[in-house]
Amino acid sequence: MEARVGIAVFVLNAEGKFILGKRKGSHGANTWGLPGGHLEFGESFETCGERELLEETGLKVQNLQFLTANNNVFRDVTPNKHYVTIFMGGVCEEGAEPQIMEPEKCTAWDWVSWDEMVADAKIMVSGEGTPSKELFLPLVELLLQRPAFSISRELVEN
Ligand code: 8DG
Ligand code: MG
Repeated sequence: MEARVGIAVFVLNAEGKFILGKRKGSHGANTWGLPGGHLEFGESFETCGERELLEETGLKVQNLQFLTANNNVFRDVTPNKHYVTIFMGGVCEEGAEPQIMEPEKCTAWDWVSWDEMVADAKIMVSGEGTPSKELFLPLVELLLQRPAFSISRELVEN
Protein backbone atom coordinates (compact mmCIF):
# COMPACT_ATOMS: atom_id res chain seq x y z
CA MET A 1 0.00 0.00 0.00
CA GLU A 2 1.19 3.47 -0.84
CA ALA A 3 0.68 6.72 0.96
CA ARG A 4 -2.21 8.85 -0.34
CA VAL A 5 -2.57 12.62 -0.50
CA GLY A 6 -5.14 14.47 1.60
CA ILE A 7 -5.96 18.15 1.08
CA ALA A 8 -7.01 20.08 4.19
CA VAL A 9 -8.32 23.64 4.05
CA PHE A 10 -7.99 26.47 6.57
CA VAL A 11 -10.81 28.81 5.61
CA LEU A 12 -10.56 32.01 7.62
CA ASN A 13 -13.24 34.51 8.57
CA ALA A 14 -12.78 38.19 9.39
CA GLU A 15 -11.70 37.35 12.95
CA GLY A 16 -9.01 34.97 11.72
CA LYS A 17 -10.93 31.91 12.94
CA PHE A 18 -11.26 28.82 10.78
CA ILE A 19 -13.72 25.95 10.62
CA LEU A 20 -13.33 22.48 12.02
CA GLY A 21 -15.82 19.69 11.40
CA LYS A 22 -16.77 16.76 13.59
CA ARG A 23 -15.96 13.63 11.60
CA LYS A 24 -18.30 10.68 11.26
CA GLY A 25 -18.23 7.28 9.59
CA SER A 26 -14.52 7.22 8.72
CA HIS A 27 -11.22 7.01 10.56
CA GLY A 28 -10.91 9.69 13.19
CA ALA A 29 -14.65 9.45 13.90
CA ASN A 30 -15.76 11.99 16.52
CA THR A 31 -12.57 13.99 16.13
CA TRP A 32 -12.55 17.52 14.71
CA GLY A 33 -10.69 18.05 11.45
CA LEU A 34 -10.35 20.56 8.66
CA PRO A 35 -12.64 20.30 5.65
CA GLY A 36 -10.92 18.42 2.85
CA GLY A 37 -10.50 15.11 1.13
CA HIS A 38 -8.52 13.03 -1.30
CA LEU A 39 -6.53 14.59 -4.09
CA GLU A 40 -7.94 13.03 -7.24
CA PHE A 41 -5.86 11.92 -10.16
CA GLY A 42 -4.72 14.90 -12.24
CA GLU A 43 -6.17 17.52 -9.86
CA SER A 44 -4.31 20.61 -8.60
CA PHE A 45 -4.11 21.30 -4.84
CA GLU A 46 -6.15 24.47 -5.36
CA THR A 47 -8.93 22.80 -7.35
CA CYS A 48 -9.17 19.94 -4.88
CA GLY A 49 -9.32 22.29 -1.90
CA GLU A 50 -12.00 24.48 -3.50
CA ARG A 51 -14.02 21.44 -4.55
CA GLU A 52 -13.89 19.68 -1.19
CA LEU A 53 -14.72 22.85 0.69
CA LEU A 54 -17.73 23.55 -1.53
CA GLU A 55 -18.97 19.94 -1.39
CA GLU A 56 -18.67 19.74 2.39
CA THR A 57 -19.59 23.25 3.57
CA GLY A 58 -21.10 25.18 0.65
CA LEU A 59 -18.40 27.83 1.22
CA LYS A 60 -16.46 29.45 -1.58
CA VAL A 61 -12.91 30.44 -0.82
CA GLN A 62 -10.79 33.14 -2.40
CA ASN A 63 -7.08 32.90 -3.19
CA LEU A 64 -6.56 29.42 -1.90
CA GLN A 65 -2.85 28.93 -1.38
CA PHE A 66 -0.38 26.33 -0.22
CA LEU A 67 0.64 26.72 3.43
CA THR A 68 2.51 23.65 4.59
CA ALA A 69 2.45 19.85 4.54
CA ASN A 70 2.96 16.97 6.93
CA ASN A 71 3.11 13.21 7.12
CA ASN A 72 0.46 11.15 8.91
CA VAL A 73 0.37 7.46 9.70
CA PHE A 74 -2.96 6.37 11.18
CA ARG A 75 -2.08 3.39 13.39
CA ASP A 76 -5.46 3.25 15.11
CA VAL A 77 -7.17 1.73 12.04
CA THR A 78 -6.72 -1.68 10.43
CA PRO A 79 -5.17 -1.72 7.95
CA ASN A 80 -3.14 1.35 8.88
CA LYS A 81 -3.55 4.40 6.66
CA HIS A 82 -0.83 6.75 5.53
CA TYR A 83 -1.48 10.24 4.18
CA VAL A 84 0.60 13.21 3.18
CA THR A 85 -1.56 16.18 4.12
CA ILE A 86 -1.32 19.33 2.06
CA PHE A 87 -2.61 22.28 4.09
CA MET A 88 -4.16 25.05 2.00
CA GLY A 89 -5.49 28.38 3.24
CA GLY A 90 -7.85 31.09 2.08
CA VAL A 91 -10.52 33.51 3.23
CA CYS A 92 -14.26 33.23 2.80
CA GLU A 93 -16.80 35.96 2.23
CA GLU A 94 -17.55 38.05 5.28
CA GLY A 95 -20.44 36.60 7.26
CA ALA A 96 -20.49 33.33 5.30
CA GLU A 97 -21.37 30.27 7.38
CA PRO A 98 -20.60 26.60 6.68
CA GLN A 99 -23.51 24.25 6.03
CA ILE A 100 -23.59 20.56 6.89
CA MET A 101 -23.72 19.31 3.31
CA GLU A 102 -22.68 15.69 4.02
CA PRO A 103 -24.31 14.75 7.35
CA GLU A 104 -23.13 11.16 6.93
CA LYS A 105 -19.51 12.40 7.01
CA CYS A 106 -19.61 15.48 9.21
CA THR A 107 -22.12 16.29 11.93
CA ALA A 108 -21.13 19.83 12.92
CA TRP A 109 -18.97 22.78 11.91
CA ASP A 110 -17.49 25.24 14.36
CA TRP A 111 -15.21 28.29 14.12
CA VAL A 112 -12.05 28.04 16.20
CA SER A 113 -8.97 30.18 16.66
CA TRP A 114 -5.42 28.96 16.17
CA ASP A 115 -4.77 29.39 19.90
CA GLU A 116 -7.80 27.29 20.83
CA MET A 117 -6.64 24.53 18.50
CA VAL A 118 -3.08 24.65 19.85
CA ALA A 119 -4.38 24.42 23.40
CA ASP A 120 -6.38 21.29 22.55
CA ALA A 121 -3.44 19.73 20.69
CA LYS A 122 -1.18 20.29 23.69
CA ILE A 123 -3.69 18.64 26.00
CA MET A 124 -3.89 15.65 23.66
CA VAL A 125 -0.11 15.32 23.35
CA SER A 126 0.42 15.56 27.11
CA GLY A 127 -2.45 13.18 27.85
CA GLU A 128 -3.38 15.41 30.77
CA GLY A 129 -6.82 16.96 30.85
CA THR A 130 -9.67 16.92 28.38
CA PRO A 131 -9.52 18.93 25.15
CA SER A 132 -12.58 21.02 24.34
CA LYS A 133 -12.39 19.42 20.87
CA GLU A 134 -10.65 16.09 20.28
CA LEU A 135 -8.58 16.82 17.15
CA PHE A 136 -8.07 14.74 13.99
CA LEU A 137 -4.53 13.31 13.95
CA PRO A 138 -3.15 15.48 11.08
CA LEU A 139 -3.85 18.62 13.14
CA VAL A 140 -2.03 17.31 16.20
CA GLU A 141 0.83 16.21 13.96
CA LEU A 142 0.93 19.65 12.34
CA LEU A 143 1.88 21.16 15.69
CA LEU A 144 4.45 18.46 16.34
CA GLN A 145 6.00 18.36 12.87
CA ARG A 146 5.81 22.08 12.03
CA PRO A 147 6.25 23.90 15.35
CA ALA A 148 7.09 27.21 13.63
CA PHE A 149 3.84 27.23 11.66
CA SER A 150 0.78 29.21 12.68
CA ILE A 151 -2.19 30.54 10.78
CA SER A 152 -3.22 34.16 10.43
CA ARG A 153 -5.29 36.39 8.15
CA GLU A 154 -2.11 37.95 6.79
CA LEU A 155 -0.81 34.55 5.74
CA VAL A 156 -3.81 33.76 3.55
CA GLU A 157 -4.93 37.23 2.45
CA ASN A 158 -2.40 37.95 -0.31
P1 8DG B 1 -13.24 11.98 -0.70
O1 8DG B 1 -13.11 10.50 -0.86
O2 8DG B 1 -14.62 12.55 -0.81
O3 8DG B 1 -12.22 12.72 -1.49
O4 8DG B 1 -12.78 12.21 0.77
P2 8DG B 1 -13.66 12.45 2.07
O5 8DG B 1 -14.78 11.52 2.10
O6 8DG B 1 -13.91 13.91 2.17
O7 8DG B 1 -12.63 11.94 3.14
P3 8DG B 1 -11.85 12.67 4.27
O8 8DG B 1 -11.64 11.62 5.30
O9 8DG B 1 -12.44 13.96 4.65
O10 8DG B 1 -10.45 13.05 3.58
C1 8DG B 1 -9.71 12.10 2.91
C2 8DG B 1 -8.43 11.86 3.61
O11 8DG B 1 -7.57 12.97 3.57
C3 8DG B 1 -8.55 11.55 5.07
O12 8DG B 1 -9.07 10.29 5.22
C4 8DG B 1 -7.16 11.71 5.51
C5 8DG B 1 -6.68 12.84 4.62
N1 8DG B 1 -6.56 14.03 5.43
C6 8DG B 1 -5.40 14.33 6.04
N2 8DG B 1 -5.55 15.46 6.76
C7 8DG B 1 -6.85 15.85 6.65
C8 8DG B 1 -7.59 16.88 7.24
O13 8DG B 1 -7.07 17.70 8.00
N3 8DG B 1 -8.90 16.96 6.92
C9 8DG B 1 -9.47 16.05 6.06
N4 8DG B 1 -10.78 16.17 5.79
N5 8DG B 1 -8.79 15.05 5.50
C10 8DG B 1 -7.49 14.93 5.79
O14 8DG B 1 -4.38 13.65 5.92
MG1 MG C 1 -13.74 15.21 3.72
